[in-house]
Amino acid sequence: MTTFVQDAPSTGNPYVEDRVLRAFLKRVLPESVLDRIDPGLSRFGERVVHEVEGLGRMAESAPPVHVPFDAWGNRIDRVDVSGAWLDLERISAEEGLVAIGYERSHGPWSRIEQFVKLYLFSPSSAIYACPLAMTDGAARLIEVYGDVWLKENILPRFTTRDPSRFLTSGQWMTERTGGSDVGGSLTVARLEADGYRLYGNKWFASAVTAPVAMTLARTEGAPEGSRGLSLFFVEALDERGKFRDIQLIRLKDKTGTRALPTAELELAGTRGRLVGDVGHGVRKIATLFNITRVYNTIVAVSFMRKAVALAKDYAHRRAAFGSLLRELPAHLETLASLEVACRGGFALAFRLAELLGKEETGEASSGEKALLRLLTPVCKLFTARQAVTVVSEAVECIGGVGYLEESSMGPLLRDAHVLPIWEGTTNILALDTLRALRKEDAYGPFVHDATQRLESSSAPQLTQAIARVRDALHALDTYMERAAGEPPEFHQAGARELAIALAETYAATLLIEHANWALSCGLDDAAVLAARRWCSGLRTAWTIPDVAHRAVSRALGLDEPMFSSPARAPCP
Ligand code: MFK
Repeated sequence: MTTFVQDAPSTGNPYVEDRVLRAFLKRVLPESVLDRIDPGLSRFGERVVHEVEGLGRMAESAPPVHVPFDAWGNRIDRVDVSGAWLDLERISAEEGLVAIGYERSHGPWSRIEQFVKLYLFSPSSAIYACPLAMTDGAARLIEVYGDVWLKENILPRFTTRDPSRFLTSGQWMTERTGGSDVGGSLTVARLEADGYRLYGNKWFASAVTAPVAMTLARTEGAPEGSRGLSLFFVEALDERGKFRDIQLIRLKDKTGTRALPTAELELAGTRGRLVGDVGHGVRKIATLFNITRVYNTIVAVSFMRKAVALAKDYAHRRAAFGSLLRELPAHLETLASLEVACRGGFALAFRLAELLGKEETGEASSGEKALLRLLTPVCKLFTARQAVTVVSEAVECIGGVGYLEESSMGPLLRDAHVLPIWEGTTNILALDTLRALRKEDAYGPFVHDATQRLESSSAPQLTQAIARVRDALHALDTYMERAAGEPPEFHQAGARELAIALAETYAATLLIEHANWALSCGLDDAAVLAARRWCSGLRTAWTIPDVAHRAVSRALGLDEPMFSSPARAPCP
């Protein structure tokens, strides 16, 4: 019988061990803010290891159950979630995972403290980040559009640290007509004697045990499309936790996010409180989904960091071919590329957090506001795709055991796949990038911000990398000039590559800025190496989606004929 047993990979306090995170905080935060938050983050890192990690595993292994009827045949539609899921809610409140962003004790830096905590929490929390994202988005909606009642009675409960008062919110946006084309929503809002009542079907309602939700419905007689939709606040559950005029059709059997109850709901005269005026529901709810898209970005980079930390640790333990994995050149190349990817994604995610904090506290310039609007879809789409690739590669680094449910990699791999779908797919966000460029004129602020970062970085070790980024910026300029006279099909076909190029180029400028700082204070050598490697891989030219290119895509994508014979002749 073999006696060989391999050590399992493990990680310690995710705050203490994350050099990239700590260096970033040291560079960006005023010293007084860092001094105030550092002990709390170290403590929370311990709590993640010793408490959250175990609860996350328990919640994963005890998914929610829908109990449609009681023993006597009464429709009850109860959703039973695990005790671990409820504990994750309690911890979220105690730790202020939503509250910190609204207490604003550190002004614009509060969003950074909050998102660092989310980053530490989310990869171990069975995606409890999802209800937090929607609650945060709903809180911001109330700040921007809510009436006095919502501001006095609901907002304080979204943003409390008292678990007994903490309220989470759902966001019911997706209908059978589509998660992307929200303007086609069919739910109707009828003005009855006691106010608006909603009738319709919500096809993907996540965190369905949240007592309240934000949703869209069309008032009677309102025009078609997104402008005819209105935004409503719904008190979905009564004091006993029972649905009010809502039938739960079924819980979704999802590939991942297993602990999170996502349901199909039938709204059968559900009371809705109008948020803001009638109409323009999509424009309003964009305030919410721009917040959840920032969450998605932070969650993506947190998944990457955890998966890569485990893969790196394993390389020190696992022996094969007579040496540890860390000595194998091919494996080392993989680990290095994963590290570079993590650093690029991290830089984007926390720049977004920084901009959001500034905007919400009135400290953002008009250029920074436009940049935030542009970077929100860009960072979400880029990091979500990165997370799928990086987590998958990290699982491969661990091998067969990484593919087992028992290893913590399984849930990460499954959950990573929701990131490019939830809150807007990659293509929808690429189109939103075009919307931001068009409506906010955001390209000028983007170039200005990127160029400033390069100009403030003068370390000779970065000269070549900086030259490469300048080439990438030049290529972007060339594309934008060419695109200016082209029809919508050109813009749409090129949107995804454009958004990715914006993300890669902007991340390069952030990595260079960070590396320049690291050199100046003798910290984190890897910052310089990562910046150089990221920049060496930057694309400085890409596909031009002109008529010929689109014709080929049509032939390939739809199996349509393109050439006349003989190319079309059947194979002999
Ligand atoms: C983690 C657990 C997950 C569990 C499983 C979940 C599985 C997945 C379930 C899902 O279905 S997730 C899908 C969630 N859905 C979304 O995130 C929406 C995706 N679709 C979009 O974002 C579309 O781009 C959009 C609905 C906005 C398109 O709507 P329209 O009406 O065709 O676009 P239009 O007319 O350009 O925009 C309407 C208004 O909104 C405009 O303002 P005005 O009325 O002032 O002109 C836009 O400027 C504004 N707007 C749109 N996007 C915006 C925005 N404003 C600010 N920021 C944005 N991002």
